[in-house]
Amino acid sequence: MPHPKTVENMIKCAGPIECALLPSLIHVTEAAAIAASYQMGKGNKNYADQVSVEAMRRMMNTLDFKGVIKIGEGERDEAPMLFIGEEVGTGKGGIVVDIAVDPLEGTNLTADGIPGSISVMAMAEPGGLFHGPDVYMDKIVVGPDVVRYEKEHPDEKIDLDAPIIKNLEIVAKALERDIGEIVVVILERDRHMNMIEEIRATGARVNLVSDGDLMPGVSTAIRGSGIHVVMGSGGSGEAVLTAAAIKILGGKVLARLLLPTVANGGSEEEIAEEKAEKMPRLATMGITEDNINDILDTDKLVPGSDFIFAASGVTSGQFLNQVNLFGGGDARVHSICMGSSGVVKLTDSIYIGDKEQTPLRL
Ligand code: VTB
Ligand code: MG
Ligand code: MG
Repeated sequence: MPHPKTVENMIKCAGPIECALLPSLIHVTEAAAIAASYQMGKGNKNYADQVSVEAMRRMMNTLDFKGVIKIGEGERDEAPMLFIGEEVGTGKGGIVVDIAVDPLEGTNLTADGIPGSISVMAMAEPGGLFHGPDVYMDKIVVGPDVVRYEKEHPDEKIDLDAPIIKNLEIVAKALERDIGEIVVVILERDRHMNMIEEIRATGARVNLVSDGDLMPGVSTAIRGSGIHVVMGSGGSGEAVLTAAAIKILGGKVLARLLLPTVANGGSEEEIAEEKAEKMPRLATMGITEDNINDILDTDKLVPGSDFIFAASGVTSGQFLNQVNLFGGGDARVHSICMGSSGVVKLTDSIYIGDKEQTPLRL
């Protein structure tokens, strides 16, 4: 029997945010996931996104905290809700947070009814989440076995600029298997075609995804998920959300800001236009042409110490099932929610609409 003091030590909050808000966080992602799930397969990704944004916002505004959206749906003039800078929560209770949201990550996946879409968010103390304009980040995501291996072999470290073979050799050694047994997830995009060929040339197995590389990133830190590395560029907000989960689970993210026009081979004019639009905001965060290419590690992406993360499945995924809807307004939704003290809750929530019409079933 563990000593009671040990147990108390184990079950403790990282701070007031985890203590007060962790239990409510899945209500927010689950509201968004259930709303989106009614739009599954209906071919309208924008509407699916809209209903999840609205549900998330309504639910957040019932909770006692004072929050500011730092990573959200876009700037005020483009996004009507959950825009960057929007204040959410009742403002009561004395808890102040910065928030990253992606109410429907993988809108195409929901609209097409195919696996991998989620509702996801993170909260941290002010300044606890890296935030900038909505650009891409190039990244590599690995699990805790690799972090442990790096500690034991200080000369062998994952590096965003190293040849892919070098990084995959480290991952393979850390996991005590051959490169041919490693699975790398990467978004299927034209900009990744060379990278995909390079990964294939190492002998590693490749899992191309049409959208949604956030949960695959989280999965690198979960043994048995069958995913060992995520590579390539995707949304910067998604990278920060991935890093929040990874920091709790002990894995590692290395990332670098990347302008979409640069990544996608835009013309000089398009690149200049994007720079003119986005560099001023980056400058307010101390990011300039001189340091924009610096590598951001997990702690730079998520400097916070009291933070929480939650994701709920919309369509089925690695370990989150799709939302099931029953008669009478019942819904069943799978979530993962985590706090920075090192708590992980995998939940299977059933919201009973009409208890006589649809009694609880296992
Ligand atoms: C990634 C991926 C997302 O967008 O962020 C990707 O994780 C990047 O955008 O699920 P592009 O489509 O421009 O490559 C998503 O696929 C959708 O938000
Ligand atoms: Mg979104
Ligand atoms: Mg997204």
